[in-house]
Amino acid sequence: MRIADARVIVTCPGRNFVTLKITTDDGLTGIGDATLNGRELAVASYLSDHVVPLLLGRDAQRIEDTWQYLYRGAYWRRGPVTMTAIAAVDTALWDIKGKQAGLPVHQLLGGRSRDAVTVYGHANGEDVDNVLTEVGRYLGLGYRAVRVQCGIPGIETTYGVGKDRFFYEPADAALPSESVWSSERYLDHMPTVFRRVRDEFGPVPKLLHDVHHRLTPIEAARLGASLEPFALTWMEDPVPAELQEGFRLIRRHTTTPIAVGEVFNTIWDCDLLIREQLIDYVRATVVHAGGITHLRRIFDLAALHHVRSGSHGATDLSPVCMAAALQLDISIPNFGLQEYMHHTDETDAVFPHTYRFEDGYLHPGDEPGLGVEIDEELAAEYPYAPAYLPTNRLEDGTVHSW
Ligand code: KDG
Ligand code: MG
Repeated sequence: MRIADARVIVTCPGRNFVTLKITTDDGLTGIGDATLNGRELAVASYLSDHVVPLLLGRDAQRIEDTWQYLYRGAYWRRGPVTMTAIAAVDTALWDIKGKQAGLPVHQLLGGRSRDAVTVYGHANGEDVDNVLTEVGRYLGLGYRAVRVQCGIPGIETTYGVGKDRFFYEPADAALPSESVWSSERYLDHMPTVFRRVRDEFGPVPKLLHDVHHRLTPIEAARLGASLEPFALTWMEDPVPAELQEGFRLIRRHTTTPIAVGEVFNTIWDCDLLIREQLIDYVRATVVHAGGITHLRRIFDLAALHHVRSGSHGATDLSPVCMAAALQLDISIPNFGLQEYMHHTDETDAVFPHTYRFEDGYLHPGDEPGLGVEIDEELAAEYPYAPAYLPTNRLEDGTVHSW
């Protein structure tokens, strides 16, 4: 079974998505997400200019060999653009293999290890009262796990606190907008937020919080320690994670569990974090970490060291990525949690899928392949629109992490 055609489809049904569609000489098709928020066209070009010509005529059944060929064969290894492009090819080939076998991809990965995938949603509010309303709403919808983000007194806008209550879209401007950050104000405020959430909703709901890489290790240690009474399921991205050793310092000072990895693109970004048990959840994703083939390798290493999965699932990861993530989530032994933010109706219409939310869980469905398709005619109605994530500065004007 040879690859007869491979095409990149860029569409913007409310936000930009890049999708690779591979067709085989016997008419099977597979799709893979290739969306890299704010850098979409770099991956689109990497695929169409440098990868598609290598795919034509290749055996579509050789997933591992194709992965190695694109990773090692390029000479230039790793990096978000390269690994997102490889992920798209890998995901599309797993989709094809499932369709060829007449099985959902999770059956090819060893079958179900659980009945359904526990997901968490995002409760955002400009102040604590709004946060309480939103947490209550998510629990009312059946969610068992909720990420809690709150505006900070004295800070005008805070990345991660969405303006829309349900459809969170941080890439909001044709050129990056800027906001101002103060770790002092933030560290002072967060314990109050979580105290009020626990007072209102009790000890059972799983509560999470995303720091968005904004602290130093010792500040993150202080935050983790101050939140211990509220038993968070995780504190996410406490510091920029290029320095894996930096997590040793956080770990020495707090028992608040740590999740990290949404910007990781290979196993080398987290091997020390995992081997030294410096984290509890690894948040790497199918689309940015080399596809199902490579992410499974990361999760297998994690399983050896008591680290569980907690994959990124924001709306800039398309329904194609979500469908692929669920195939892994349902099959691996060390699944932890899956992030799930609803896509808009326009996005869902462009990417019809079989996965469904019920009672706090996502169910991947049993369609052969990934269980997601792209409506190309509809996709063509939504042309690419430049959109960037905001940047952050300290009060004195220094560029800061988000
Ligand atoms: O593209 C970046 C967003 O997906 C990211 O900022 C969202 O941090 C995020 C999360 O945890 O969903
Ligand atoms: Mg995050």
